[in-house]
Amino acid sequence: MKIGIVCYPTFGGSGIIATELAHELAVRGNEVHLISYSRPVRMYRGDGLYFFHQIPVMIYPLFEYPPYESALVSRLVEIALKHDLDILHVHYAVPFAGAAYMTKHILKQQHNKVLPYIVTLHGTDITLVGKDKSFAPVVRFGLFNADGITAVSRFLKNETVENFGIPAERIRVIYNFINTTQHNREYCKRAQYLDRWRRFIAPRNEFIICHISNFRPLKRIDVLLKSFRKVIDDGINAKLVLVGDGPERQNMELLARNLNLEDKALFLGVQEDVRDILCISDLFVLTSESESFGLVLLEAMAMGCPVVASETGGIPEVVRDGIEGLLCPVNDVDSFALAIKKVLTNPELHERLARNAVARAKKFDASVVIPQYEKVYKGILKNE
Ligand code: GMT
Repeated sequence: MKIGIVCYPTFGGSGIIATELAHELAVRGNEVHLISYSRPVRMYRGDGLYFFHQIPVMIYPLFEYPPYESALVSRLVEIALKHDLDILHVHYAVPFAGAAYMTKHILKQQHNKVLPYIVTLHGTDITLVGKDKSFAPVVRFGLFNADGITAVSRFLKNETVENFGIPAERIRVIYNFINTTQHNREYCKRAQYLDRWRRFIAPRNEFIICHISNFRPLKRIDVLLKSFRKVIDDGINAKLVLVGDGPERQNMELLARNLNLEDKALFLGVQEDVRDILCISDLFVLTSESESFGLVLLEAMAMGCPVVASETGGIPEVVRDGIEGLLCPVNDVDSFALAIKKVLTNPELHERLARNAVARAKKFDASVVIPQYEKVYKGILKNE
């Protein structure tokens, strides 16, 4: 199949999943065209297996807001014709669902070319941004007319039915995935420099607690920092490493200082490959108040890192409370502090959660999930 995949290039799960999907589909022999306004962050592998196309947007003094969607659609039409694409798969509904609809109809009307499109819903494209009235009518229209819709969790499917009135039977849940042949404990054993890295972060043999996110307000890093303060006050010898960057970074660095945590909470900034930090971490914590899936939890679990996370959205579909991690009520500082302490101070629990986490991640392995996408593509192409 010749597949066009459209995504955001920035740090965020939808771009990561789209890029990994491009790689996995290409490995399986499909011709894949990844399309984004700049190079997606997970293309760090220097992948030579698929095409990458950028979307140039013309700047003109009249435009206060450059008409990005027109540029995107024009580029999609060009790529679809030049490479004779069979199917278009867009990741994140805003603005891609509407853009895909327009692309499809330009191709049909002006070039007599058929190009069905699939929209994969990732999270805030439904729960926050997409349902805002400045986008909702276009998102709804783009979804109603899509040839296929997938959602990354049952939670997100239900939200889409509720918020947009899309019939449930039209949305297929395909969970996010991870390639466990690349994300595993064996990687940690091979990387010999990790001992030095660990000593550098935790010279007094502190436990290492890790958080990775795009530092958006909904990640509630303030809850994480306050919980960590309690953990330290209870005498636990620990360091917190925060990986990533985003709108809340400065506020959170300030909060860490105000909580007298500047020596204990380390802000590492963006790391392209998170495996190294996960290898040396004893626990991963995600305090989001909303999360449709929480791809980073899967990344942590695959590396054998137990997790403590909010019981919200699609997270319980990924992490089962007491089995591969502990789940806490949203924004409940005391409960997070207690859960963190429990895992760190109970070696048997820690070992069991870590073992189960690795096994759980394998259920979401690329080899299990990619065929589900291929099946959706084939089903749609058969009906064209
Ligand atoms: O919605 C966002 O904030 C960003 C979005 C993205 O583009 O990465 O994240 C969503 O998609 C991820 C990949 O499917 C999920 O793992 C995240 O849980 C989801 N974020 C939210 O629902 C907040």
